[in-house]
Amino acid sequence: MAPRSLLRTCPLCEAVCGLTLTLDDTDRVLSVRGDRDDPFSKGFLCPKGASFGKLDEDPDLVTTPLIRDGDGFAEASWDEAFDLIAARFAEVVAAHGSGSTAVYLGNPNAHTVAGALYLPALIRALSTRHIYTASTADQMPKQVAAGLMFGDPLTVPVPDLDRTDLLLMLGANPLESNGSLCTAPDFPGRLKALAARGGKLVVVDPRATRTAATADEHLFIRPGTDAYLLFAVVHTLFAEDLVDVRVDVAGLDELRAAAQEFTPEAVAARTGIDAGTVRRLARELATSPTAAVYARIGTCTAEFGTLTQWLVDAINTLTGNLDSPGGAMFAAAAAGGVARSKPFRTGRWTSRVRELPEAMGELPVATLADEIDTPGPGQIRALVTVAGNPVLSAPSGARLDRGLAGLDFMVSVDRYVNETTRHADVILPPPRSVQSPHYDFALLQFAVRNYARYSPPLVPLDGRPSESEVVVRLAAAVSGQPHAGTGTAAPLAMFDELVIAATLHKAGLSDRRDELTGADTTEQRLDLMLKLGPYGAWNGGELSLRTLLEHPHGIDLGPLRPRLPDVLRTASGRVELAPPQLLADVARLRAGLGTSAPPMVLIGRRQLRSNNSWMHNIAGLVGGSNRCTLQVHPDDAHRLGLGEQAEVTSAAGALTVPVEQTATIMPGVVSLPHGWGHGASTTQSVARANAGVNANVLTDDSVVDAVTGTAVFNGVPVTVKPA
Ligand SMILES: Nc1nc2c(c(=O)[nH]1)N[C@H]1C(S)=C(S)[C@@H](COP(=O)(O)OP(=O)(O)OC[C@H]3O[C@@H](n4cnc5c(=O)[nH]c(N)nc54)[C@H](O)[C@@H]3O)O[C@H]1N2
Ligand SMILES: Nc1nc2c(c(=O)[nH]1)N[C@H]1C(S)=C(S)[C@@H](COP(=O)(O)OP(=O)(O)OC[C@H]3O[C@@H](n4cnc5c(=O)[nH]c(N)nc54)[C@H](O)[C@@H]3O)O[C@H]1N2
Ligand code: SF4
Ligand SMILES: [Mo]
Repeated sequence: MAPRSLLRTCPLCEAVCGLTLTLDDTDRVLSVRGDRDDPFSKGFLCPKGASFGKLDEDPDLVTTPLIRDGDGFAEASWDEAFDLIAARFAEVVAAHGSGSTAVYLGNPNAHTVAGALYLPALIRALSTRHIYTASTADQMPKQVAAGLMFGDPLTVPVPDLDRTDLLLMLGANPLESNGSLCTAPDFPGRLKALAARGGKLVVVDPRATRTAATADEHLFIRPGTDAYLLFAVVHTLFAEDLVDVRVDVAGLDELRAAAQEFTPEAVAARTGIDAGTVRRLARELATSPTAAVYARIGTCTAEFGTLTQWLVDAINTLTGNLDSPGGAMFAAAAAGGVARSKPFRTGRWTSRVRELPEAMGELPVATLADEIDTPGPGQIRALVTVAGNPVLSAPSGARLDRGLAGLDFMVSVDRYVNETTRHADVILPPPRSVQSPHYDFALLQFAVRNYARYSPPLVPLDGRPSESEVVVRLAAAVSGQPHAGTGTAAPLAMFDELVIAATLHKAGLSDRRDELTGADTTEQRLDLMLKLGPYGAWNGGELSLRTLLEHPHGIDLGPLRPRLPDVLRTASGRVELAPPQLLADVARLRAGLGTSAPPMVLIGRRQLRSNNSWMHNIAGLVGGSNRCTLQVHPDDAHRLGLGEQAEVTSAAGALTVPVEQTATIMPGVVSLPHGWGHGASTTQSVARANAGVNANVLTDDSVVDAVTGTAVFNGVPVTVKPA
């Protein structure tokens, strides 16, 4: 058989690029190209996407279940693995109750069908409040701010990138990250197009990033102070009578009052941005024909993360740009729709040890180590991780590393033995990506253009269970249900039938079960979601699974369209500009006005050829610029007498790390990428040879964003000295 060309969406970041793969007759990936016929990504490909094949054939991947055997692992059959899990979970639950079990769900779950459709089964089966995810080390502030302002935490506005005249970007570096909570393949090309049509890009970042280098204006900001800057913009909009609200809002007067003392002068010392610049920025945002404010990870994982995310959309609203072309708009995802009937709430329960608030049913990962380490009823004894590496990605990683070692039982679903899964008693591997279906249930809700694309599995499973089946069988095993089914997929189909029946019943369409098409029940669920979605065949449109299968390059569903008030789920039916829970946190911000900044703070950064903690095992990606170095301004390096290595100390820990002097970083700020620190125990040979250090040894799990408990990775006080 000659090499064959197959299409698939790249699962490696939020940009959802279309890939054209060439496979040989042994199903090996021979080449990867960008799919030029994908209407959204139009052939764009980054170095990570180009490594899709190398990742797929990495000899260090786990390919069969592993069971702990002394200090190492032994290969096991799927039945042996699930039998052991069932027996050990039963013991833990019998001794300590289901409240002693926990789950941690990592970032790649946002990119898998198993993550989107089957983790709810696992969460329900565990019957515990110990639900932790990477969201509280990431975007939870944005989701909670959106939940409180619009009534639903998935109703997150994105900048209308292709039509805006002015983009104010804070704490994001899409030239390296390719964008986040703003699904936009070829972000670099879209920014070039902005410049070409005469638009303006302003970047606010403590580093002169690659994105900043392409911008019309770059403002250095002291880490962790974006909320001050944005409040001063809000203040100016009111003070200069520039407010032009074009949607139905509540809380305008309360917002004005809250902004009262955050004058551009009052915040200048805190942010490092002078009052004149703030006023000019406010005027430009108000008078530009269209404008959008967009803020990402640098501003989310910070002390005032949720306040910052709120102020972003407050400004979008005050300048008349919310829900308006060229402003900040809401995508209409083909397989989505706001299901919620009641307004969003947070803090419905709190964590056991530190009483941190629940949000979206989960507790902050910053308190996972507390819940493992602190004895008493509800202490975590057994843990499931799926696609995560919290030892490298959660704050106080070294403490978590010790905690995991002391658990009674741990199961991980992961491709690798890494710094976290090395503690597992059982590791269950997902199949190859080419064996998995792909649909971006989550990311297309945040797309800058409405679009849908489905990739069916390209290669048969060969007796391996799909990741969806692994998750559903795991759910059955941890809850004492029959978990057998290798190859038969019985528990999976049963779960799907329940979901399908419930969804049809809710829609009053119970008699139409037979009309759902698809090779299996997973595809039938997708068919149902598409048919009921905003373009769906059962909703006045034409879309169904069949349409997507007929258009393997994807379907363009047009530019973003205004969606208010339909998508609002607030009690008032309006956009809430001053949610009480956020106003309450303003006191904390106000108190910070009078304090002076720590002399040296740590921030993070992303690298183009990295993917959080897990692509350091691909030889072509590591090395060169992709190294774990501490970026230090030359003035600081000189003042501190730094040589090749520095010792960095925080309240949480200390590290010795290679110094990289660069004038692209502000004086008083140092930057260390996360995801490095590959210990001797990982079986990833390339990663081990390029180990780096774990930045999260320095981040402090006791410091969080008050509203969501989200970890603070940016603005961590540190001392730096020669090592
Ligand atoms: N200091 C600092 N810390 C940070 C951040 C920061 O900026 N600074 N960023 C935070 C952010 S934004 C995030 S999202 C988190 C990420 O935190 P995590 O999600 O905990 O960590 P990842 O490194 O993404 O780990 C992903 C794991 O999933 C596995 N994996 C990959 N694909 C699959 C798959 O298809 N199925 C399964 N089952 N497993 C798979 C990989 O092998 C890897 O072990 O880190 C956070 N931590
Ligand atoms: N190549 C690559 N791409 C990725 C990832 C990866 O690891 N590598 N990770 C993926 C994930 S999980 C995510 S969440 C996204 C994140 O995507 P982005 O949000 O674009 O993430 P970063 O590239 O880390 O950019 C964050 C920027 O914030 C700046 N910053 C730090 N502190 C502050 C502050 O206090 N204020 C302001 N204004 N800026 C600050 C940093 O200097 C940095 O330039 O990227 C995704 N894409
Ligand atoms: S930008 Fe993201 S989605 Fe596109 S090829 Fe690179 S890793 Fe894949
Ligand atoms: Mo993330």
